[in-house]
Amino acid sequence: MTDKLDEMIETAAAMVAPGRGILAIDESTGTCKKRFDSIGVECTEENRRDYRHMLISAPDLGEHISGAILFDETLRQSSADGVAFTQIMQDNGVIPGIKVDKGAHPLAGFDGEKITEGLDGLRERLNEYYELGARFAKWRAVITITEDNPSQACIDANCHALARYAALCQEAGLVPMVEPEVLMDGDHDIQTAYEVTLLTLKTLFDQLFEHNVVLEACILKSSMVVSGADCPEQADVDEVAEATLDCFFNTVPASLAGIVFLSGGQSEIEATEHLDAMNRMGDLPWPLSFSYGRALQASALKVWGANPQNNVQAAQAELLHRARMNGLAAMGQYESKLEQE
Ligand code: 5MM
Repeated sequence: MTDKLDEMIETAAAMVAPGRGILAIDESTGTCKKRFDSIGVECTEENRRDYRHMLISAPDLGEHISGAILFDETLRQSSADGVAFTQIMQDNGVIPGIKVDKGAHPLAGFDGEKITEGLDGLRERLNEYYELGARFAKWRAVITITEDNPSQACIDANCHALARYAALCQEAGLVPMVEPEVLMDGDHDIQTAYEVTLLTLKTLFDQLFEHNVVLEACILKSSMVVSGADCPEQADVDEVAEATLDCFFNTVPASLAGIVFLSGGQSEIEATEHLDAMNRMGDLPWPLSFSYGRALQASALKVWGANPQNNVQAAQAELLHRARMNGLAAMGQYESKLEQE
């Protein structure tokens, strides 16, 4: 595994290089339909291809975007004039990544909780994805907070699956991006989000250790510790940054290659401000960057949807702007006045 391990360690470092982060465009077809419904565009394979081609071919995307997570369909697609998406990404300095989970499904015996599936046949799929050009792979687990949940069983089952997937990724030469998302849905306060995230991360790193996952070749994709979306008292930017970092200091080994965040329903600006605040809070043992889906795409999607034929450059400009803002935030150098430039 030495050659493969060296390559994975190099890839993981490149994914979180200073001022760069990940673009998450791995929406499954159902999620993509929701996004397209919001802009009045039909969710056909051709439209999904055109939209994602617009994103990955944005000029100099690689300046602030180190990699992009694709859905299975997208990894196999080519532009209308026949250039493979993986080639376009490589030419643009963007590492191809792939979502390999098969989605979150009801956890039997636990009302309202979910378990992510997709381990059956994963070894074979990962080998094929490597051949197709992917160099990292993502798996998302979902933890829901309610009065009674999450249960320990839900956290254990999801972290066990994450560790098994991560070990299989490293066997195939792909950097695992492990994503335990603690949802911000609900009216819980930030303290509850902190306790659930702490327990989840503790369980996750115990499982990664038990499954011999090499942390230097592994990336954590985490939710931030925020107040529930319906909580009457919303924590401010510094409280979110402090609670999130405190949680990581108590659970995440320093040997991990890096941490990137999901946006989880935060606005574009909130996601940037939170990341920036954390990176301003002093020396951290790991690079701290972004892997946003909605918080990188929202404005671009809206502009593109208004006129998919004519607004390609304008939509790309929106994406490149957010990528730059978040690239600065990943170095603690973001300033709100830059939003006007
Ligand atoms: C882009 O959305 C990803 C795939 O979601 P589905 O499997 O539900 O279609 C999702 O995993 C995403 O990568 C993360 O949740 C981060 O995206 P956000 O929008 O939360 O930053």
